[in-house]
Amino acid sequence: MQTQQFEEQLKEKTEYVQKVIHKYRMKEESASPLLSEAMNYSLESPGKRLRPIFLYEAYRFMGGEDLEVVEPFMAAIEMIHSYSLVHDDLPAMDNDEYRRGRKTTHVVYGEDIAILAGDGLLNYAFETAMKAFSGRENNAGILRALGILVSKPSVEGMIGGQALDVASCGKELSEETLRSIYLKKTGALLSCSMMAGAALAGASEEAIALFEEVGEKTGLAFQIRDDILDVESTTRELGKPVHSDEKNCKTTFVTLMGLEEARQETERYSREALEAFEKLKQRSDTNDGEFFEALVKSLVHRRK
Ligand code: GRG
Repeated sequence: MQTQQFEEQLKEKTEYVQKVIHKYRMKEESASPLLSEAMNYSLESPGKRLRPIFLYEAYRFMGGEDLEVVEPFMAAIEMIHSYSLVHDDLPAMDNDEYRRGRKTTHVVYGEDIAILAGDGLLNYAFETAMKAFSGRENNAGILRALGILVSKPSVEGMIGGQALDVASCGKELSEETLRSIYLKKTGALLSCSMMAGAALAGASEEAIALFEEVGEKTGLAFQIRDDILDVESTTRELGKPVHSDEKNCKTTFVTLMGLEEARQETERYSREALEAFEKLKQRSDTNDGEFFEALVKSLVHRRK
């Protein structure tokens, strides 16, 4: 796919996701308007929306067509991602003041409300995903996708990865240990997006497992690129503080092997993600997956 065509499609899809998120955001006339406002502040701040886009693309790739089924899940995955960022930025974790070019939620609303906003987003994500059922209560695909949405961000996945990451602070880690932390901390939610999209479309367990592999490899490439950007980028470009890994005494792929080898690792995992996707392409006759592939490739050189 040509770069210009990819960029136009990415812009369109990102705008579509913003609309979906806006449609499903918290109603501010809730029991606590301040809490709802804090939840929406983080949910609607300008992120890349990669996880909902991957969820939507996997759904379409596997032949899904019902927007009323996929959209609640697109909003839900971004709510889970947003909660993880709100908590990750807290003083007890990375203690960051900027995210997506804006003040972090705890800086604007206070630490107490930020903790509750994160909790609220996680719970509201499941309430939102449940909206996919309306009138389709026996839908096996929706049930399977809900199971994925519950389990991948859990203690065995994203939260567990974050706990290992926090506990590793100041320690020298081996490449193998670091890879296993990245697979959980970052890979689990990317896999979750793709697997849930595929499950919603009624994909087989084999196809869902292949999407898990695509997501894990994409997650490794994505997180190693994050390590590189933390060293090479600027706060203005990234919208969040740079040199945060050094501040938090973290072992990263850059500290382990240097910038050049870390770049090669990013490329290697991206290539492996595309190889796993190729196996899915051989089974599918509904969609060519060209945009999906271009999106995975673009993450190797992303600037933010
Ligand atoms: C449960 C107390 C508690 C905390 C949970 C699970 C967790 C905290 C944090 C998740 C770990 C985490 C933040 C991993 C980093 C993944 C990553 C590089 C996120 C940034 O994703 P982008 O670049 O962000 O897609 P945008 O802003 O574009 O959406």
